[in-house]
Amino acid sequence: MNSKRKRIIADFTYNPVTAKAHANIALIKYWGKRSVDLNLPAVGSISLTLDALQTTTTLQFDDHLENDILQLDHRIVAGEPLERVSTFLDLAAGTIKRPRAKISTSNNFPTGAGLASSASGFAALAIAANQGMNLQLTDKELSKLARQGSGSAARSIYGGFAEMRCGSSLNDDSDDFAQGLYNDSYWDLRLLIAVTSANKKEIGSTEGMVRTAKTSPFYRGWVESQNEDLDEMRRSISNKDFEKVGELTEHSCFKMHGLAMSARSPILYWNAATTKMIHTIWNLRKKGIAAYVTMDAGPQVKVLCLPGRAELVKQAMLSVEGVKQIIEAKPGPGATIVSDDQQTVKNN
Ligand code: 2P0
Repeated sequence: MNSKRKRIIADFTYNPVTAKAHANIALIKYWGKRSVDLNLPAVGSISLTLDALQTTTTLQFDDHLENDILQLDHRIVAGEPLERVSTFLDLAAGTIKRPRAKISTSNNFPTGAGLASSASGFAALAIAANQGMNLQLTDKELSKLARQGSGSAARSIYGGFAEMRCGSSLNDDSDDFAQGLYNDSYWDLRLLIAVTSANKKEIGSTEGMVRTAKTSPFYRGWVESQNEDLDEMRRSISNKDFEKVGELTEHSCFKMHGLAMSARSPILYWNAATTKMIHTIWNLRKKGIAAYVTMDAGPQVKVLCLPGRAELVKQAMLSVEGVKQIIEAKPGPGATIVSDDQQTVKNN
């Protein structure tokens, strides 16, 4: 793997190891890569981990298996998702040949529809691999490992507010890691998620980012203006300035989507309900209710508000045509192991 960490012991746990991680929502968005091969981001990002969107992953090494097996939301899947998971476990094992594995993972929310399932998925897998292979990684190293599965996954290692830092080298990831800013008890906020479609997105994030970087005339401006947004967001979170956090969250979101729309061919992740929801929230704001929208690589709309306004905002969101479900989230915890019976077998 690219990261400079050293493997300490080559012990594999043959008993199942289960990890949990929560998805996160980027308040300052990541979009674009300096290196696709190493999955190095072109910009830093700041996120909030969410309690309501959870992935549970069980990793079990088994020498009797012919191949790795991936079970996703109770169905065996092959092809690209399995390859991605197998490659990730190989990366985690480094130069050591690892046993084959069964990976069972389930989300309590729709997979691949812009609800950050790859973030919670690879964060959970990184934590499980760390335990299952006895890697003894620090949080920083875990975030680097998770990043190699999916850029946003680095942030889900942490609870509450996290920042993904962006290095400058094209072939080295020593400065590309996430760190926790404030834990999940720092600030009681609500993020209401309007699910407007449970379908898998048509343009994956990586494809969207690559196309945008290659073809948008605004890409340079996006990269160059990111540090200012990150600085302002860090300051606003530390001041608990909700209006400023909300305003910056919307700004980063629309800047990212405007950028993606300016790619050739254009990338538009929204549907009719997405735009209706944006106007509904902006109308609430005109009436003095502080609520702010953000969208990711999908048509779902996430609305940030204070706890005292959550019920009112939720009712307004439910009135939008095309909304299938509202998920109410609070700041959530970092990724953890939830079970492991500690029997390890020496790998020779
Ligand atoms: C983010 N997104 O900061 C941005 C905002 C979507 C929009 O990170 O290619 O699955 O695996 O590194 O992390 C979603 O993309 O991308 C994402 P890869 P990832 O949350």
